[in-house]
Amino acid sequence: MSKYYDKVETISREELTELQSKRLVELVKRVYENVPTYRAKMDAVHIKPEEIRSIADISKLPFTEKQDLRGNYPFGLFATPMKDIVRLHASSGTTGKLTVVGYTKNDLHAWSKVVARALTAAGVTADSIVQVSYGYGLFTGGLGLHYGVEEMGATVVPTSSGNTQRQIMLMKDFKADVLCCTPSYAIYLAEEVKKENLSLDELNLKVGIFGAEPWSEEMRQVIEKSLKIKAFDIYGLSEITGPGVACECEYHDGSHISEDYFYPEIIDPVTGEPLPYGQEGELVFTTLCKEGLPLIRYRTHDITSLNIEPCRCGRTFVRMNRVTGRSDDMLIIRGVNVFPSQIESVLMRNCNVEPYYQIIIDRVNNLDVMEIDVEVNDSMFSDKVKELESLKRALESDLQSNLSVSAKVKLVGSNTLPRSEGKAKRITDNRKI
Ligand code: DLL
Repeated sequence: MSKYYDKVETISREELTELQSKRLVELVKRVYENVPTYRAKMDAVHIKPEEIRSIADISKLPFTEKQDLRGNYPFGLFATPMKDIVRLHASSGTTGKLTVVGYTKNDLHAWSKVVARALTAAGVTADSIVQVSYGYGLFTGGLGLHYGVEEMGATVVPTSSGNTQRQIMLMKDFKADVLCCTPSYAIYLAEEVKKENLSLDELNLKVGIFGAEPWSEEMRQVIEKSLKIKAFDIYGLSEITGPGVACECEYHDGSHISEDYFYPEIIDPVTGEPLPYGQEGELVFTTLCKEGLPLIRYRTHDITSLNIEPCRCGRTFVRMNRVTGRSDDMLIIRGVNVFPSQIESVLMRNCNVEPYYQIIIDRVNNLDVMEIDVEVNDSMFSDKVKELESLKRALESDLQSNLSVSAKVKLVGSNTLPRSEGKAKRITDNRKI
């Protein structure tokens, strides 16, 4: 069994640049001819398709924002007639309309291929039984993973999310060795397995493929230990295709981006200037092959950096480091930028803390106040008031030194905070700003 799904994953950087250049030139011509919004955007900056001759010219092109998709709701940015669109997905944001995405048959095939690459990189083989516990429906997680599993010839168990007891029963009876879901659902599943007094040896799980929300290295360790598996990060977003835009290999040192399909750039989120490899900024993608909804320089608002160093696995595709947060999810507390992932890292480093927390921000007398509710093991609550007090103080002091801003910690008993079956919601910002 090959450790790569596709030969292209190991081509030389020179060949890759040539392929990307050829695809970009065709893409720009196609969108200019078929998508009025892109024609208008390019005309506005006086760029003609003929001026884009190689991938090096990409920074001459204007960005695409989520607002462009919303403003053209539902199908205004599609570059093919509706008769060629065979599937629609949509993602809901916190505000406004849904973002709708459409796929041609070729788009779906390309998507299945990149997911098959991701699964292969995580060690999935044609003999694997893969339980897909991402939600099926308009969300791209369920169906995205589903067709990738079929593409590579493994067996898919399409449980979707929720109904946790039944998930666990099926996982045990069907002997699934691979689990795909959000990291927060993986934690919840592990907790339920424990509650049912099932031993992990009764399950056959070996690998988890987790994504759709930011998660920290510390959270990986918690999941690996509580489910006795190897956990892999998978990244993606509906606008670009869905899960599988990037995935980790066995070295767990960043996720390889399928660069033959999705051209990544890192930009300064404020000025929009491209940043060199290694520097942290906002991730931007150009879909080099998409037919239904091609996007040029789409601003993801995800904050990360790219690593061009050759990887020991032999893949030549650039690696993106973990997403540390979204530029629009960044909390500004008393003027200090705080990413929820930093808070998670601090909390998870403490072994008395359970992997459930909520961040609540208020404004009291014109001052931002951050409270972090975190679950601790019930045994801590028995008769150890002093220990509880010292844990609280330790967490507050760790948070202060890591975030440079103070937070009030409230320790709560187990099973008191909400559990998540999909993307976890951990922030309540009560400031009216
Ligand atoms: O979440 C696609 C997906 C499904 C990815 C299943 C992985 C697994 P959207 O609902 O459009 O698509 O949300 C995309 O989720 O811009 C990131 O902010 C976040 N995100 C996705 N994967 C990761 C990850 C799917 N591995 C948005 N780490 C993206 C951190 C992630 N954030």
